[in-house]
Amino acid sequence: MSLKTLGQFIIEKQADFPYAKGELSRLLRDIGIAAKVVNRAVNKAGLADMLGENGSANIQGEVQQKLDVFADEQFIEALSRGGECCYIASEEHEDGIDLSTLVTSKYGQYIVCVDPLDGSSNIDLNVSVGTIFSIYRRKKESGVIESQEVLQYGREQVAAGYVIYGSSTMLVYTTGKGVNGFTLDPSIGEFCLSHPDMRIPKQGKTYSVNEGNYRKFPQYIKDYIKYCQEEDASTSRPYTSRYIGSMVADIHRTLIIGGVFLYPESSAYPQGKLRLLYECNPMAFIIEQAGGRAISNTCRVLDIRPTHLHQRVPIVIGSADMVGKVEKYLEKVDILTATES
Ligand code: AHM
Ligand code: MG
Repeated sequence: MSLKTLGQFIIEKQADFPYAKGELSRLLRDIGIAAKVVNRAVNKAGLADMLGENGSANIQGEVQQKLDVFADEQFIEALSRGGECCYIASEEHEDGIDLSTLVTSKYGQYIVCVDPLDGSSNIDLNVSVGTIFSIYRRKKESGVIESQEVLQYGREQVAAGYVIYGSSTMLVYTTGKGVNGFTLDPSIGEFCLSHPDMRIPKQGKTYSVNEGNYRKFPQYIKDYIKYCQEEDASTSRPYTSRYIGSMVADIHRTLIIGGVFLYPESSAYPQGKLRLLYECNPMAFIIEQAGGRAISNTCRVLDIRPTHLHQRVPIVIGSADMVGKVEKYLEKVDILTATES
């Protein structure tokens, strides 16, 4: 069987990019290289003193794992060396990293938002974790990076993707022309095209939410969960519940077999838990490109105006019809509130 590597695929598709000078291709290639280094560390973590906490916390007050820190270093190093990226927003850093002062990155045209290792709580348990990335083109040609260049709408992303370090390692990405998935072939050390033109089914049979938070959810989410659990053969209910607690793994499953993933607002997380810039926006771009939907209350995720780097938003994402159903439950709340006031 003839293999097509990620590098070959990117070159083949370069003409599709709006600014086809090869920078975005090189940026994606650099991300692929960092992902391979992280993959190596994730695979042998138990043997290389790479498990456990790092003894530090990130800006959100979350305990950093050793692999969180390692992955962050790898992506920053790869993006700094490549010269195409002028600014990095990472989950692990309070402020963005301005590379435009480096001689090599002075003319870099791209801003990258990254969650270097998502699902950290699963690292020590040998459960899938991932990397999520989002790429924007900067608005000015050079000079100091301004906040409106970093805080662009999700709909302005030029590329987004994730890497899942699972039973096999995959890189899935979009540049706005569909979604393609590549599996790492460890024997040749290359990501090879395995899932061309990925499409999410319009309707699935799985709902994915941390039900331990049930009592803290708003009523419309509780109602939707009850709907998922009701018996109704004509709509294949009850649906199956699947929740890994690693967004990348939960979204990857949702993309492949369909379903809906919810991380809603709750009394514990009034704004939701997941971060707009490096978790929700890239996943929303990928899922929409595959034919699905992603909303945050009544707003399309990609239309949310970002206000700060680590902004959290509620999210409902997945098969178009299932997201539409959650929306119907939300509309009922809106109607009730309108008639009550
Ligand atoms: P992290 O970026 O600190 O790893 O947190 C994000 C993760 C997501 O991968 C996952 O969907 C979510 O947190 C799980 O949260 P919870 O344990 O509250 O269900
Ligand atoms: Mg994360």
